[in-house]
Amino acid sequence: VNQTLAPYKADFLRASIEGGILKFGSFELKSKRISPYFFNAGNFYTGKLLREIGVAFAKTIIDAHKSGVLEFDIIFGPAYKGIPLATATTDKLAQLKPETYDQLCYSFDRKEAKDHGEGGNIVGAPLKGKRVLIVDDVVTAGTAKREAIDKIRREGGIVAGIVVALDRQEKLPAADGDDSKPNSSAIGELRKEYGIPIISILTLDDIIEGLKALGSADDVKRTEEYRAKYRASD
Ligand code: OMP
Repeated sequence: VNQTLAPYKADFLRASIEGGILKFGSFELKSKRISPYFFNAGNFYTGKLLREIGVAFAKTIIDAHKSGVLEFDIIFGPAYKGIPLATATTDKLAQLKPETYDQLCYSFDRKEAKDHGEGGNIVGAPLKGKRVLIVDDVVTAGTAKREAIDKIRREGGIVAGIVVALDRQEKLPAADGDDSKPNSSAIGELRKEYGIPIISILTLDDIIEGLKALGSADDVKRTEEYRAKYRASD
């Protein structure tokens, strides 16, 4: 936990706080847990913020590619919040590494199938037979990512991995409701279940580390308490 953040991670954390994407307070999650922090990727809506999130995703992917864990043909952004993330990431990858990514494609799904015109469920590059990298906002319990994986497979795509802006590193809710026991994380389960790499720009550990320099002592304390209660064992 106690290592300094890579510069692009620290830049991304600062941009997220300044842009009002990462907020501190009291928030109810999809899982019903009450969290002292919330990351809303829907708020990356200025040109500057879109550029910053595109750069952070692109650098995270380039790093993972260097260490040999990621090979892909298409960046896929699940509707709706994943859509601008996928286009910004594809654009930045092609700009930062044109020799590798000039021909990289992107696509996204429709929430409702279109039955006229060109029809179909996918906008952008067809997925059939292609290695598809999912780009999305946040993983807590992993439900949203399972839906995206299933959708890509139904279209004949091969899921190559998942990159998210934030891994909250939370343990899955216990079957008996007792969250005081250790449990594995959603990302850990997804990795085991699908055998794919799953990486993030930031983790909860990164946020706490960076917050010590950027945030209030009170926010650090409440976020550390939340981590002590809900952080997964893996
Ligand atoms: P899971 O499907 O449980 O992994 O939750 C991920 C989703 O929760 C995201 O796609 C968001 O809709 C939402 N979410 C956030 O956007 N930011 C957070 O900090 C926390 C959540 C959440 O509700 O857990």
